[in-house]
Amino acid sequence: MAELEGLHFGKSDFVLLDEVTMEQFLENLKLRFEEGRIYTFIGEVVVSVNPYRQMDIYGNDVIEAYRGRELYENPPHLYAVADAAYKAMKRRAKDTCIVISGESGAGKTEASKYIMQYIAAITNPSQRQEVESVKSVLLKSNCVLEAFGNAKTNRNDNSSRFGKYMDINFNFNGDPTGGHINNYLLEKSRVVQQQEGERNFHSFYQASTDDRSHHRAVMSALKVIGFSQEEINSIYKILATILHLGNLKFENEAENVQLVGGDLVMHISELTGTEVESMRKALLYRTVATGGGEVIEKGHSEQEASYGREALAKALYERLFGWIVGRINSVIEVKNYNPALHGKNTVIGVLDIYGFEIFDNNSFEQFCINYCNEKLQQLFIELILRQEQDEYQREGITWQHIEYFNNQIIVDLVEQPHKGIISILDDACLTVGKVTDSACLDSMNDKLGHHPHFTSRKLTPTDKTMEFNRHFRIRHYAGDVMYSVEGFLDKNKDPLFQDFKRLMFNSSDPILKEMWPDGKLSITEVTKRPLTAATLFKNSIIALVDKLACKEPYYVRCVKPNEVKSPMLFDDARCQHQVAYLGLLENVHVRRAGFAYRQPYDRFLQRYKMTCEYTWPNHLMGSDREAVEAIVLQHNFEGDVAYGHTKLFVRTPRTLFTLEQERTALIPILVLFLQKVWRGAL
Ligand code: AOV
Ligand code: MG
Repeated sequence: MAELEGLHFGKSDFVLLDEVTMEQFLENLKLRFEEGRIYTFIGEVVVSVNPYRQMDIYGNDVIEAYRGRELYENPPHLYAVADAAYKAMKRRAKDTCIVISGESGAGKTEASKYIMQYIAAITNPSQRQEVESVKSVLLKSNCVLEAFGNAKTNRNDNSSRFGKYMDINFNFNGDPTGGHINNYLLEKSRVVQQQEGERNFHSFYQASTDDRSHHRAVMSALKVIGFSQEEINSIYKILATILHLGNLKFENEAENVQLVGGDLVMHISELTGTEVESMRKALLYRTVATGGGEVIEKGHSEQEASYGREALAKALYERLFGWIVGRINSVIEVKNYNPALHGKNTVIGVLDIYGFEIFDNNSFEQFCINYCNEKLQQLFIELILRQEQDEYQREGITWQHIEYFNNQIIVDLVEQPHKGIISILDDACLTVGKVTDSACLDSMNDKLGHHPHFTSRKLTPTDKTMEFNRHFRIRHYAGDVMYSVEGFLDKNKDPLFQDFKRLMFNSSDPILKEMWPDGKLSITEVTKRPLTAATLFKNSIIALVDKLACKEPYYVRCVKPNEVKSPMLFDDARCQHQVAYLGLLENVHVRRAGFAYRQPYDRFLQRYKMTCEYTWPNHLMGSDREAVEAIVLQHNFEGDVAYGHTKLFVRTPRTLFTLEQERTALIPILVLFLQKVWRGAL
């Protein structure tokens, strides 16, 4: 059981700091980290520092202590936020979401798992079988998705290489009835290439002895979710295919490229349920339609052949991953839900996405990941910093404006139509003929040279850190990242020879075939140019942000204490950097100057009028606002509130809590009273 917070554990809410300065903030964060207090509030936001050791704070006793309690009744914890999101959803029938952010290795994925465990533990007290099975699939899906979507990187041994947003649906009892997972851009290039010291996705190793226990866990999870033995076999056949493709070698013979050794192709065609000859042909030739409508076969160069093979391996994995997510969704999707019968179906969304990352070599994938983090930071600013301040102004509450860095300028740099980096990349990809990565960089230099968050070597020739003409640098909200432009165009265009698609569509393995519906088209039918990878990603992230913005948000802000995965080390400079860019100080300022709750006068009055003799059962004052003033005065809360044009603002949650308690205590008395009235006894 978590101990009660003592003074020597520092302040449990940064709002209580004597002075809101970086020094005091860090001192408090460090003190608490060293005392094993890894969570601290900023109002309803939880700041979490990765402990890099197993903590005894997630057991059932702790879950029980947080269940149904108010946020400030217990020490800060992920469970407190999870419970707040759950309560809001259940009491007020609100859709809520929990957004977990922080850089790579800061503890987002672990946090998301504890949150899901908490929600699973506190729901379905009557242990109904169908709800229990939904919960176990939701929990087991983590294990499968991590096996196929996570990998060891130089920042995190279990780094998420895809973004994940999971909606959990609840019925009117507050029990989970199903869910839906959205996955975002899997880093598929990892299948064919990893940076030094990194690994391929975990799934590729779980056939070897090292990872045997993991393998067993994944198998059992797949079975619990409901994957059939055939489906599991197909999954492992696809993994084996990808491994074999990696070993294929080509050599130039006379004019044409040839395969070295025939056995591998035989294995590959067996595993994929395709004919050896068709497989061989697809690896060495491509079919093209000429202008006159004629269809011809064109032999690959050695480079084209190995390029095609890599594109196939990446596509096989990406489609496999997408298929697994879809298969899980088909199991957990809410079935037979009738709102008329079952009441409103509400949702809690949990977002766990790849964190901001800087590697020695940053490519297209880092560009997308970091853009996504810019968008989430923008959402945080929008919801926590901007809207809050706008509302005080609108309501005429005296307010000292708090300055913060608005990263919209960087979001625009990346996504603005016609001008942004993605648009410039797309233009280059659409250009007929060969456009090179460096020509595309030139075009970025021309169009973005003046931008305060964009630099390239060409523009700053004296900058020794930038190599040749192959890099550009973005000044992100979380730090400067230098991107190597090499491969950007290819990864954005993401082409795959149609011959492979057709081959896979014609596989005798029905599961593999299902993953390649676009292979149905013949060469002459393929005309439409597909959207580029960056544009697809941009669209999906914009849709994600829209989805989050219409829910009541709860935030977990994760901080990585050091670069060496040590449970002992609190690296002041690294932590200071994160506290700064996450906007945590500004968050405290806004929160401290602000009000925890607000309610329109009429709603406040309706709810609490029974607690005041002047307002029950009806008030005789001129306006609702005056009636609310009477309630506030009778309870001596005047120091804790402010009166806006249309709403009452309440500074501390305790005030509302006291009113709630009083109301709850009064209800039985009122019911008795009303019963007597009805019976004519009064
Ligand atoms: P991330 O999700 O934020 O990074 P993880 O949640 O995978 O980071 O955390 C990285 C590692 O830190 C985990 O594998 C654990 O070893 C350790 N860790 C994190 N949180 C805890 C905790 N509460 N208790 C114990 N150990 C923890 V990334 O996915 O790379 O952006 O893309
Ligand atoms: Mg993660």
